Amino acid sequence: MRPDTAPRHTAIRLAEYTPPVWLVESVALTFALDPAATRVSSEIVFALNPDRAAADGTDLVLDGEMLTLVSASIDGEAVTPAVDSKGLRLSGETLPERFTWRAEVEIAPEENKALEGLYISNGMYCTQCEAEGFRKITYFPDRPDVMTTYTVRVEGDRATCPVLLSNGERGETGELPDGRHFAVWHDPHPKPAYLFALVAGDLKKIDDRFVTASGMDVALEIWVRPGDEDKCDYAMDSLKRSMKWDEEAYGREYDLPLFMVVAVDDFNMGAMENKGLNIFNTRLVLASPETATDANYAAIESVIAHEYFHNWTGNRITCRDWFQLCLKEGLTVFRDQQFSEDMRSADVLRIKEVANLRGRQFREDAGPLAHPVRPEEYIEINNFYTATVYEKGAEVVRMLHTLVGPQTYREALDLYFVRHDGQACTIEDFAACFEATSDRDLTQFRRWWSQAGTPRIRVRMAHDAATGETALTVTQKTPATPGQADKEPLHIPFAVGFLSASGEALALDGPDGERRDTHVLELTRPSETFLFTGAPEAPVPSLLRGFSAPVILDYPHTDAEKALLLAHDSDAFNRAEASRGLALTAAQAIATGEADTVDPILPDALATALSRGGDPAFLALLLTTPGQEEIAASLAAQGRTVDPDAVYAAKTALDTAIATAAKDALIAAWHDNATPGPYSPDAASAGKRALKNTALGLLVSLPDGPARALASAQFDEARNMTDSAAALMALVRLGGPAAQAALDAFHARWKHDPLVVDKWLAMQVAVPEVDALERAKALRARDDIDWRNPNRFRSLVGAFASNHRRFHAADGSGYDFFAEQVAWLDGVNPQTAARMATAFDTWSRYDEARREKMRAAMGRILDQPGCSRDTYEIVSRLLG
Ligand code: 0A1
Ligand code: ZN
Repeated sequence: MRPDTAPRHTAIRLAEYTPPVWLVESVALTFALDPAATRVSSEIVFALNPDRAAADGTDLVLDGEMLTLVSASIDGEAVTPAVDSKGLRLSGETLPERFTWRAEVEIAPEENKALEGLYISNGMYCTQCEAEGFRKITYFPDRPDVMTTYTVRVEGDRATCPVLLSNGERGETGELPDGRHFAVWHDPHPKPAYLFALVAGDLKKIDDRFVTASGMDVALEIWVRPGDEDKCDYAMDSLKRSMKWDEEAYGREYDLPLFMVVAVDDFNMGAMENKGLNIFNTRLVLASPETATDANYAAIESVIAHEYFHNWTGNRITCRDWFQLCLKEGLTVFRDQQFSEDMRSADVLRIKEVANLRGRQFREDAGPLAHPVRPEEYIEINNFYTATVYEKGAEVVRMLHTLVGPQTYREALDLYFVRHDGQACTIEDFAACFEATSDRDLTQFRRWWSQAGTPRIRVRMAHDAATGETALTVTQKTPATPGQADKEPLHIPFAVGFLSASGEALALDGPDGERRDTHVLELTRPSETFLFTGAPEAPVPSLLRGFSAPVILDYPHTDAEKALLLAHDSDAFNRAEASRGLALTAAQAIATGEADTVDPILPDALATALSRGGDPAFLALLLTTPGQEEIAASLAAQGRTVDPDAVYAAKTALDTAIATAAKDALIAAWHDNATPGPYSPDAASAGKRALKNTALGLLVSLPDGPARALASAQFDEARNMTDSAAALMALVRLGGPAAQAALDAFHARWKHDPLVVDKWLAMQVAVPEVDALERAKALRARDDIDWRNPNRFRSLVGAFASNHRRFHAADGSGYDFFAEQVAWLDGVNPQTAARMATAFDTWSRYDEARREKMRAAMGRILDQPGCSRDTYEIVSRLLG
């Protein structure tokens, strides 16, 4: 909080949770859809909660925002509640213990550009109720621990809304006067209001079916705008594989005769798990070889799975309150990661997951927005759909899996599903299932949910040649984070193995007396020593195998040891880790001026790895050098002030050195990994394209190298978007008239496909070689693009902010443009604006002049009239 700013919004605290006073037995809703004046009638049966807190009284307090109350009654008697901008209140004095509330409200979906509640996207009505959007639809106890069954009647214009959808099962349909019609839906599964959904519009469907293990025939429907029907095959295939996988891996079957997915253009997030009616951002459903990249296909597979898996972890068992968000999200991310690891290469997936975790979650932990996986307070819950809650939350579940083993993990989850089906739960409930099945005391482990920050694990090795004993001394320390000065030691699964000096795997006898390739040590104390026997000579330790815990490791491997691990470690994760370690050391040396040239050890090791061959997807990852943001973060972690120009120079030097050393092997990789014939999104084909395009990307850094010719040929001949976009990106980086001609040709071909336009926007502003600010401004001035659409805005303004060199231009011009755009968006869509503003979270890494410019830019966002609660919370936390 800035000293001159009194808190403008109040915080909600976990410690202040009390149970709902009124429970809901059933809800019936009728929507008379109209863009400017939709009428919502509700009939809600309330019953006094026997478990309410006495101090809370018995007043009926309902959430409601942006609603016009037309009428209200209790058991047929008209009432006049006290209404304010947050909701309404009726005195409990005259209320019976059970009653029927009826109300009619009016809302204006066409004016709703915040995309919460009921809104219109491209002519289609749709809803987004998580976390607190239902209160913008009608008055209701809008909290996840109030679960009930819903019957919904949707009335709309038959011409503009031939399709009327809601949760659950189809009921009666029929005609109404004035060209209108209706459809009734009933969802028999009690659910919290945040899982309510309604969709209406001119939609086309793709049908399929799935028969569950118990023999229930489930109709599968994907609903899209006319013209997009041919882009749904991969989403449908992913859905069927997800359903099967959840039966096999978790024993979870689907529980309704219908499962629907709808794709909408305007959506703040990726997708939403509404019961039986998942709503997706189009970018996570629609794919064709010509328009979607391999990365898009992989994301569709993973998010389709994620939302489907929520049916059990989130919907049937939901969260007691929003502080427990990680209960559904951490667990469901872990489940979707397991699924993708099973569908593709587990090693490759793990390396990517960790890169994502470090790039987003470690960054969060290292800055002013750090918070525990289960936060203890918030102003706006939408600001806590974070990498910490999701990705670190998933790491916590993964650690439990590692600690108790796969079999006990499954028993714990089975118990969780039996014990808590139909309930709104807490992290304590979840942990208790692991305690019951594993006989472990998880008191210390539970700190992972409550303590913020990334632990530092310092390891030192001592070897005694006389006894053959190898001792690892391990110290753990978590740095202070905002509001949490003192940290306790955590319970950390720490997987280690050893290699001989010549690179053979060594199975040593561990502290438990067992001989293994990999030992999972359990760290619990600030410092402890683990003994291994059986190595006559000092071994090379391979630490934190598979990234067994979300920590930062400090071990003084020499460059030669890293090269040995890169070449020989049986743990694929640590082979990639060794490559990353060498790359960061080299980049840091250049960025700090300690070296003028890149040590050849990494370029040579990569050239060798490439010529030896192996899984192309894995080789592509080995060759993917750290980005500028990662180099900057590594310098900041050493306490150095980050100079963005020096970081750019280091990145360029690193890539140039690798491309020089491995030039022939890279050119060969480009030729050898072509994927002729019809496009297939499978992992093996995608891996080849990844290697081919990573090779091309490295070759771009060779002055007068072959990249221009290769990229031009690839751009002209590409028959899939992966190759086309990679070639165009290479051309843009190389610059000149050919680049502009290619960009123009690409736009001319794809200007009617908004998801491809997004790629075109992003690649022009995200590469350091171009004058990205000038381009961003010119693009932003175009009026053929709707900048209120979150995908469009993110593809331009978000991509610009990810351009480390240009965003951090010394004159502050990048900050000014960005802040101006975020402030503009805040007036339209606070949720997405607040999320974008987090790009400033690294401000304290830079020199005083840049800091001052960033602080001033943030101050302007905060001080603009009407700054939203969402953005206020983020920016005031950023400023500290
Ligand atoms: N529960 C969804 C993510 C989501 C969260 C909030 C939203 O609007 C504020 C929308 C979607 C998931 O985990 O996929
Ligand atoms: Zn989720």
